[in-house]
Amino acid sequence: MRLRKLTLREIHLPLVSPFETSFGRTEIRRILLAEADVDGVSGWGESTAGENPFYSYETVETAWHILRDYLWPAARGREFTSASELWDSFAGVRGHNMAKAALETALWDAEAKLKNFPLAKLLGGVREEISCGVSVGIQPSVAALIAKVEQELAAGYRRAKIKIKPGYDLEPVRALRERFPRLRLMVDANSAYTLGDAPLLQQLDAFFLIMIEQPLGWDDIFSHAQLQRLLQTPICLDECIHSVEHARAAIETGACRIINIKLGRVGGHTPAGRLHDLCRSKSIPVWCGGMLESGIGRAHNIAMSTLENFSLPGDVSASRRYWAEDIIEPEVEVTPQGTIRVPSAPGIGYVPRIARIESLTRRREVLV
Ligand code: OSB
Ligand code: MG
Repeated sequence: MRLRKLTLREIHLPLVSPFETSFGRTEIRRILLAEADVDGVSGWGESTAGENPFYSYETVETAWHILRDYLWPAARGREFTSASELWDSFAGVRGHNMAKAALETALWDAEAKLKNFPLAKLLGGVREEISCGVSVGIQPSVAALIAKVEQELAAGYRRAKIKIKPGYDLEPVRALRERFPRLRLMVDANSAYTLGDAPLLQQLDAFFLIMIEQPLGWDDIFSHAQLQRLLQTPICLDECIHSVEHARAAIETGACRIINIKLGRVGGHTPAGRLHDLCRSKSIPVWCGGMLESGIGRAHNIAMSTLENFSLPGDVSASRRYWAEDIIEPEVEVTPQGTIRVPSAPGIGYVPRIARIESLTRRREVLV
């Protein structure tokens, strides 16, 4: 397979309702899509970089720059026998995993299409359907939060995660637990606390959360190891884990008992697979995180979630929770049992709607 052409597009897609976390509020997603021409077949990837450097240092602007000026020059015209070879050719560029993942996942989609194989199978996936949870942003009131969670449970979702921040933590968790005593519930702080908040975080142990995600600094594995010793609730790391090496450090120091894998944060399917394998060998369960993806990134998340050790429900949910109209056909749908059936068509298994994508495109660059 040879990479012949790369088309970068930035689309603007308004969320059906604003999504708020401890680091900010998003109303319209700016999404960088990568369309790779591989021997005449189009493979699609999505960068998941944000509008602002608040979740990580990457943004749509940095991802575009790194793709155009470094990653494409390293990959263009090269002959590959498998998409798994691309990741190592990016080794000279430090970090910028979301930029890398956009191109890397596009090549995987193209390879699967060329081989006439579903991407999930090419990755070694073992599931026909995946188990779905929802991530519920910070709500204007506890009553609004309860109503929202009620609605998601009625739709079939199998676990709820709520975003927390200082001043919006114990009260919403207590209220939810009272209303839904048996709910599989977890919280995500997106790095909003410090080790000094340990006494407050210890109070969360009373609510039998399945995990607390990324309470402390985005790059602070050591403090999480100290905090985990003080908590009964398992810590799950998100922002801290960018590589197999970070995961090894976190596992060996006891900084977490669960890891969330995001394709963008770790750089694509190849590094995600290695991280998955490491966690499996250490008996650390993983689940697939979400970044408010369009259908393209969502489809890649579904394929990755079919790997064996993705044993907890992920933040992969239906298109309609995010978009009035998605950019793929069909849209991602969730069954009343809270699962997504893995598509059996070649590649990501959903068809990009080119006319709709073009109409949403604000910027475009073709690299050859
Ligand atoms: O921390 O998991 C996170 C969205 C944007 C940035 C970070 C996170 C999130 C989510 C949303 O929790 C997950 C989803 O796509 O539904
Ligand atoms: Mg998170």
